[in-house]
Amino acid sequence: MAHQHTFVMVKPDGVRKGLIGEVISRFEAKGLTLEQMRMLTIAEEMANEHYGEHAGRPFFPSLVEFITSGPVVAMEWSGEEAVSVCRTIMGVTNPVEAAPGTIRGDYALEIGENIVHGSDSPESAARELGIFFG
Ligand code: DAT
Ligand code: MG
Repeated sequence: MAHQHTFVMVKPDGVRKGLIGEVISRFEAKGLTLEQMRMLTIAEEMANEHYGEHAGRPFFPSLVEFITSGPVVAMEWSGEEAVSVCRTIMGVTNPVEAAPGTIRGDYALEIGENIVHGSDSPESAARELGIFFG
């Protein structure tokens, strides 16, 4: 067990659906600590860097188009095992499979528009926090 920091983002669909407060409430209720937060519209260059691991995948162009399509809310959260705890609260990538009670399970139906992003490892968290808050 380790105290960790992780990067979480309300994606443009989450902002459009009015879910910023709902997303924040779930992480706060769990006992995680909000360390930093900023609202911004991601430029294409930043999107390419953030999602660099997916470059070349068939869905990459639509992923970049989507994540740059409107404002997002970028956040740093901390707490015990924060990386995996945040991923559990979010639910699995495909909302069709995400369990009820998770953010993606409760508020999304399409894999391309799944409300939130969360870092998948402490290394990804450090990289992504550097992109958005460095
Ligand atoms: P996660 O966001 O759960 O970490 P990921 O890193 O594998 O998932 O993918 C990043 C985002 O890309 C994901 O939130 C939604 C989109 N995506 C992933 N796989 C996809 C697919 N097969 N078709 C369309 N979009 C996809
Ligand atoms: Mg990912």
